[in-house]
Amino acid sequence: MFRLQIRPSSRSSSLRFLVVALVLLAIVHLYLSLPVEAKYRSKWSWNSGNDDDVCGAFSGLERVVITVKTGATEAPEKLPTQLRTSLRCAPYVYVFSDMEQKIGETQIYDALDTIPAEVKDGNSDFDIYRKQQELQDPAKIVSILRDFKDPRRPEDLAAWTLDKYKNLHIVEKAWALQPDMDWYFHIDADTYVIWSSLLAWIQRLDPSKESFLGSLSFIVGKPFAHGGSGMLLSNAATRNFLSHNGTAAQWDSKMHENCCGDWVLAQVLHEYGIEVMNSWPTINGETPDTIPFASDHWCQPLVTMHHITPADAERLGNFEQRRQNKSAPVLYSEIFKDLIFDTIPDSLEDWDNKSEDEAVSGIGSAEDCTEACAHNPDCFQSLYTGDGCTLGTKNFRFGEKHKPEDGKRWQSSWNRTRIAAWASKQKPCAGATFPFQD
Ligand SMILES: *[C@@H]1O[C@H](CO)[C@@H](O)[C@H](O)[C@H]1NC(C)=O
Ligand SMILES: *[C@@H]1O[C@H](CO)[C@@H](O)[C@H](O)[C@H]1NC(C)=O
Ligand SMILES: *[C@@H]1O[C@H](CO)[C@@H](O)[C@H](O)[C@H]1NC(C)=O
Ligand SMILES: CC(=O)N[C@H]1CO[C@H](CO)[C@@H](O)[C@@H]1O
Repeated sequence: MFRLQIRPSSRSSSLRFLVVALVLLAIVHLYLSLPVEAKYRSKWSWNSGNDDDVCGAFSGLERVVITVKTGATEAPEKLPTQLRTSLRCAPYVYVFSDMEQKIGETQIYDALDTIPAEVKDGNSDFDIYRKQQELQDPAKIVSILRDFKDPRRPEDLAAWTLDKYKNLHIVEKAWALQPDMDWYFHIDADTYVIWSSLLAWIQRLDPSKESFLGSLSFIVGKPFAHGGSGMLLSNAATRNFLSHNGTAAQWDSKMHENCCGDWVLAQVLHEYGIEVMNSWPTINGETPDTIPFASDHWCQPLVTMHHITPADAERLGNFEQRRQNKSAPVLYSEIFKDLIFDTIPDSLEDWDNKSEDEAVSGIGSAEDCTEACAHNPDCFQSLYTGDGCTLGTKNFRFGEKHKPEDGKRWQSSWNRTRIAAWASKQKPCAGATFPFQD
């Protein structure tokens, strides 16, 4: 411990102190008034201090733009943690929402600001948009509109229905804000990107090829890349999209009858000659707790996770910070060994462990279900739902909370010994192989 001491007897030294303090103040003021990108840029080049060491381990950061798609009813809760954890080393992050606002130092753009009145007026999809503009106050918007339902489909949140109008505009706006970058990675506010993995991947991809990488899904038989898992568009693919003038504007009036923004983006890219390149499981829609671990993905690199709560993001941020080699890509096996295994207990009440491989008949209690698992040498875990017993024999995972239903409680159990034995029997992974790498 040391203390700053100013001797009152010496006037000249306190004057000198004042001058030094003023100069420091001016420097801090200058720094705070710099644009965000400039701060980050200087941060890597200083490459000192604790936080900077994490980001200093990475190279290639300057090649990728991240867009985060969010809404005013969720942004204040999710965004600050995402920026502080997953995206802490990302120099170019642009957040697009359904209302312009500032959260902390971060400027949030309204992705819908160019949609013409003809599309918005009399369109119930925009009821929540109008209410947000009336309320203005971010805290009130969250508390009043968080559970606001789509007037046409009461089972859906209004914020979710409005969300589909953003995707195409985000592609155009991101380019306008930060043109001609190598990669544009479009994610949601509950997506977690593992930086080391993303950077290792893009170093093995060619941005001058028209690439659209994501997790393949289908709606009405047509392929698309699932938005929440993350959609990676190359420079060339984005350039192609932009070369068709005003794509987003053309689609504004057609969005009402379409289900989803990520699906429409894929249809547009298909029309422009670009198909989804399925990059699952590296681009992944599960949380760390719901990932099924098995030999098929054990050595695969992992770039994204989805449905990440702020608590999950903190946990993943700490995991990344603890890693010995912070620039190495993260493999599924590392997530299991260093993040998940220690959190798995022997058994847990009101829990769905997603055991679903084998149903065992004639079981009347959770204890008997656990016993059935013990007798099956392939069984990693079991689930008793009050109605029946199922075993997990093909993979293992932690799962998620499950409230009692009709007085029935879900009870999960795991055989940690077997899981650990299985994990230690796997051959060590020999480096990461990424989807479509050159
Ligand atoms: C797009 O706009 C630019 C500039 O206004 C024009 O030169 C170009 O021909 C347009 N392209 C298409 C496909 O309409
Ligand atoms: C860390 O990982 C990177 C990327 O896989 C590798 O090139 C480097 O050699 C590793 N460093 C150490 C100290 O193991
Ligand atoms: C777990 O598996 C081991 C090895 O097959 C077995 O000996 C043990 O009884 C099992 N434990 C439980 C709690 O089922
Ligand atoms: C999500 C999931 O796969 N849950 C499964 C857990 O196990 C019960 C047991 O019967 C299945 O019904 C669920 O589908």
